[in-house]
Amino acid sequence: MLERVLIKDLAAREDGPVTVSGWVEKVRDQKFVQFVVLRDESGAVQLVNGGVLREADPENPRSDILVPRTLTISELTHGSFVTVTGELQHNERVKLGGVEIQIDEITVVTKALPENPVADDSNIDVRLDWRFLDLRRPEQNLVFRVQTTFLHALRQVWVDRGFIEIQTPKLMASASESRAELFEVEYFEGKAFLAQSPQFFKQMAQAAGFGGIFEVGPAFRADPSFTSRHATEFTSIDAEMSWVESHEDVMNLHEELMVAGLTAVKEKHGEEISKLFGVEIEVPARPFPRIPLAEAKEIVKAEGYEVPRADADMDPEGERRIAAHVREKYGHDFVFLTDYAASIRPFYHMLNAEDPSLTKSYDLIYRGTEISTGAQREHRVELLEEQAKAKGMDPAELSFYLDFFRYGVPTHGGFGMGLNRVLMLMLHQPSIRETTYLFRGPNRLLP
Ligand code: AMO
Repeated sequence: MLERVLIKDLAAREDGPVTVSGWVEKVRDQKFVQFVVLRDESGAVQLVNGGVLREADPENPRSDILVPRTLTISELTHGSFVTVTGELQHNERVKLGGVEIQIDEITVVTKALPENPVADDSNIDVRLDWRFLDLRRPEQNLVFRVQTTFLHALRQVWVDRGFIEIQTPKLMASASESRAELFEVEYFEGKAFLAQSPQFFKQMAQAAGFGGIFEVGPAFRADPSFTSRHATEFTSIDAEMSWVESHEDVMNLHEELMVAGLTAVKEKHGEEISKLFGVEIEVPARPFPRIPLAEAKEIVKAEGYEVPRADADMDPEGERRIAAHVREKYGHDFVFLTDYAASIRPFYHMLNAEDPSLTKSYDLIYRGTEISTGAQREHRVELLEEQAKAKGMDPAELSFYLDFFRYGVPTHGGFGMGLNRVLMLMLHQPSIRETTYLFRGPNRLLP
């Protein structure tokens, strides 16, 4: 490995010789002194020029850095990757971290083209076209460090509870959610479908006796919309567990996971998030408020907004309004909306024995947007078959799935949650395009 010091560790080092590597973020070529801001994956530092600048001989690319040619600071184009050796000096007057490096030698590893195709004020489409450059921005880098911490904390909860991690196939013979929003792909002589969710296979793990399982993986939806919260491919966080008595048990696990994830993010990145995004991460109190959907609609109606169709799900405006109500009444960013009507839920949700027009299910709303759907599942095959038929589904096409329930299966339930949406809401971002490594939408398949 190249011997280099991460920029974030410079402040804690004593003055003296040091090597750092990164890309050139800014060059200020003044008459007598020249400054370069160098950034690596951990931070930025100011370099002050006094020494020799070299790059590999462009005439002879194989010469590597051993046959250097000297160049001037102003030739250091924005974005070039360089290695710098110099003298580290602590200097309180340097705003950027209180240290600077007096350059002895710069080696240009790869030079960037002089014109940068993205600027700070470029629109989101230009930024996504040049996503690898966009991701160099500290805010973007932070999004994915937050994502790593969040997922790690969730995994820790699952692992501590003995859950098994699974990877389910994304090529399927049937739809997993509904016929709508289904991608069809050629599959040799026939056709296949891209998985809309791991729903069937996570339930299969219950029949297989796995108990608790989880998966973090891609899900595909042929959704033509261009909203800030829809993608055609997103990362789905899924969990499923056996021996639940109701969707309450699933909500309890879900709360535990959200609290663990947000606690870890706050502890590890809270200060940086506050600095870069102006956002204070709030760890939610348990239990999260729970409101039956019908009641939630009444609440927003009483406050002046009527959700368009009485038999439908909350619309985005309704979600925002109920979230504002919950924020005001309970001081909480999360709310579980429960007891959805069977008419607007998938066939595999368990019906409420007291009122079969309702399901034992919930949506989790975070800062006014749905991030998740969860439910207890119907595990009695006769009922399941009946419910599928009632939704116009062909039991023959579902026979592989229905078989899971013919050989003994425990009661079970689980949820699916969109990772990119969670991050968007957590970091107050305007769109999941900002919190998806590479966004996929109806008119975006590149890069
Ligand atoms: P559902 O279809 O509600 O439920 O999806 C669960 C969560 O996935 C996210 N999501 C999306 N994110 C970005 N773009 C999309 N097009 C998109 N569609 C969905 C949302 C949503 O809340 N199998 C069930 C879950 C379960 O019951 O376990 C399911 O897929 O955050």
